[in-house]
Amino acid sequence: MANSKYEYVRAFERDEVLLPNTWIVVRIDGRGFHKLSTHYHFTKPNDVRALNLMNLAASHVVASIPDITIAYGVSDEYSFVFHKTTNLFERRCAKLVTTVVSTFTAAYVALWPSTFEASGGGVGDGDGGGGGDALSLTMLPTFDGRAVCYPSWGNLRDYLSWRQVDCHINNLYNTTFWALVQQGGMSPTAAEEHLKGSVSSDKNEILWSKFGINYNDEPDMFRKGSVIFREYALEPSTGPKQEVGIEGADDEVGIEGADDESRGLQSPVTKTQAEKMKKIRRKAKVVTSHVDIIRDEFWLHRPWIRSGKP
Ligand code: DGT
Ligand code: MG
Ligand code: MG
Ligand code: MG
Ligand code: MG
Repeated sequence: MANSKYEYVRAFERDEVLLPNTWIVVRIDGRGFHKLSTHYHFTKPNDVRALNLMNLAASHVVASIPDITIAYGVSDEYSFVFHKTTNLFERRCAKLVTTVVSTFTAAYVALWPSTFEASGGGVGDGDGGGGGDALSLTMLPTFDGRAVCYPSWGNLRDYLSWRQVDCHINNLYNTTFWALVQQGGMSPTAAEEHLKGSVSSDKNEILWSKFGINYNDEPDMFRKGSVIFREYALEPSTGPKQEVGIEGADDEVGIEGADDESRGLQSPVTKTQAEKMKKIRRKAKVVTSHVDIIRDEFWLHRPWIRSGKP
């Protein structure tokens, strides 16, 4: 393309390039979902359809971006982790964040009808009629996004643990709060007052003694959130493949991760290798599960999440 006299304006563009050799987390969060969940009559405190829709949209993001190694979601947020060796969009922050946010939002909106209408309705369009299941143009779901770089595997594990602990604390509170309101007939203000200063064991006790609810029997998706990753045919619990899993774990998954820090800035992966791995990742099964990611077990059985291989 020929240069025009206007071409110089390009010089005003600035790219923020994220630090090399760091784990990039792009976290998206629903904008004004307090209002949106009321508008569409989401079930309180957890709407299974809304959570499933978040998971479907996130799964689509993970499947379409092979550089994402794991994702974790709770409520109206999702964190997508790019492997530290990624060179997607030359690690330009704006490109990474906007691509994740728009891919997620497009999927969320596209999958809305099947997710909500398959359940037999119940989602109103906010007009008070209760009949419409369609997304209304007055209240379209939108998401914001940000990127944060974590320099070590330990920092990344702590980030993910932080989100999962948050999920647990909020869900225990919300479950108790809404039990007091919905089943206990308390006003929201009275329930809030009742729970002021309470610790976890107090809430567990309220749930059990007043409502016969054993918090541990609540669905895993509510208590632990959702984890999305690629699952390969490793069988870490029995047979000869166990060796592979554990060996890999020893090499790659220790929390201290000395190799993490000692690895140079140069990506150890050649371009051909990277292409090959991308292909394998594209073919891999993307799974969603609701498991503990704070303890080591999850990571020990899935060394590829950390190693990026394949
Ligand atoms: P923001 O993120 O600053 O734009 O504002 P919000 O309103 O999205 O606030 P946020 O993200 O801190 O909290 C998430 C809201 O979404 C919270 O008010 C509860 C609501 N929400 C998320 N999942 C569910 C659900 O499954 N059921 C119901 N009823 N509400 C939900
Ligand atoms: Mg927010
Ligand atoms: Mg939000
Ligand atoms: Mg949120
Ligand atoms: Mg273009």
